[in-house]
Amino acid sequence: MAEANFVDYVKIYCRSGKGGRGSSHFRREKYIPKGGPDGGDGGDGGDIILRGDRNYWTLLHLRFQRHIRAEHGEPGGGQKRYGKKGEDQIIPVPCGTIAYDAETGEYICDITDHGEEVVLMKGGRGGLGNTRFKTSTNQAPRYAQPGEPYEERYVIFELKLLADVGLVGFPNAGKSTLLSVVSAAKPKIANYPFTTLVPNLGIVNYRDFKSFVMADIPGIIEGASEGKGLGTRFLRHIERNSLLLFVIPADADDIKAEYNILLNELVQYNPELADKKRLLAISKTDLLDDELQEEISKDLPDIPYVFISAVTNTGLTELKDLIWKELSSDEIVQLKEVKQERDSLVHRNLDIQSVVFDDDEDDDQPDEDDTDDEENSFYDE
Ligand SMILES: Nc1nc2c(ncn2[C@@H]2O[C@H](COP(=O)(O)OP(=O)(O)OP(=O)(O)O)[C@@H](O)[C@H]2O)c(=O)[nH]1
Ligand SMILES: [Mg+2]
Repeated sequence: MAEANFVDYVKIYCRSGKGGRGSSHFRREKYIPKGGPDGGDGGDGGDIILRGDRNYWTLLHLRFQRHIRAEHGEPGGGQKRYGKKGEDQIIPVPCGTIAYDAETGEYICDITDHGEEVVLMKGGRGGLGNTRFKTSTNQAPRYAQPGEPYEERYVIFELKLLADVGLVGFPNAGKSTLLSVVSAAKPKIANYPFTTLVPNLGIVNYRDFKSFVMADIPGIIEGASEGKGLGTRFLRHIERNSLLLFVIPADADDIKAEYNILLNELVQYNPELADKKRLLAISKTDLLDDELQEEISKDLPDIPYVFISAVTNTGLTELKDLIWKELSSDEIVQLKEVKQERDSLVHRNLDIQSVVFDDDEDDDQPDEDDTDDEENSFYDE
């Protein structure tokens, strides 16, 4: 996937449909004087619905979508005719998408499963026609309800990839190479920093038909939390991973020091990342002899570690065993529980975007004429 096509943050004006007004109408037929009220109810306005869809893995299809509006309900008519219900707008999003109110930062909802649907905004209910207000004392009500209004707000959609294991390391550490040898993913690999510019996901098969998802994100450098290198904006994609796998090359000057720098950058971005289970893969061990390897082992961070080499395929089974053991442990917050885990309602990092839009921000206002409903364009891209 081309790098420019990775979009994990969009802001869209969303509006549900308003309810159609009820009709105040009286039956008028020849030879039937005082026909009585026959105004029908207005139709409900359409909802804005989010639907998890595994055919999408970024928010690219929403990239140019400035407004999404559901249809208004139609007004009721005479002869007890109901107004037509306004059509819903269903927005397909990749699993792992979170919706926030753009102004307050308030958390709205979270889509984690394929097919999962959440009503983001309810359409206004249609008003009741005057037929409904006929009583024994008021045989000819001239009153009908207006439809309920629509809801509108600017919504931020943010994708946080759902992976079990996230790779953390300096540029050139061998993260993408590792992903490429344990999964079918084909990330770009090269001997220079910042080869990886957007996250890559791979499915790692493990023993008897078990599998887990590994996320390779761009390398992090010292000062990333102050914007150095690619900054920390891609760290959102490891926020929901159960496990963090630090990848540090065996020929690093000081593995422990590098580990501490990485950990510090993570914590600067989000202190909660420190609570995640951590493992260490010391990569490129083909560059070392056994003696040096032993020397290195004497001074390593106090977390479970494995020596690996993607060139000689050393340590890969051991690494997978270790990952699987940790993933199956009770301490791990499984992705299934992500929803319950969502206690803080206000989002921290509203400003962080992985894709900076070059569009004119003034164009952000909803159109004056918001009565006609725009075409749903995500499907025909
Ligand atoms: N000798 C040796 N070289 C390796 C090994 N793994 C990766 N490399 C080399 O290290 C270089 C960087 O590998 P990448 O996988 O692109 O590193 P990365 O961590 O994804 O780097 P960024 O995407 O820039 O963050 C490449 O030239 C790889 O061929 C290994 O096990 N042994
Ligand atoms: Mg890479």
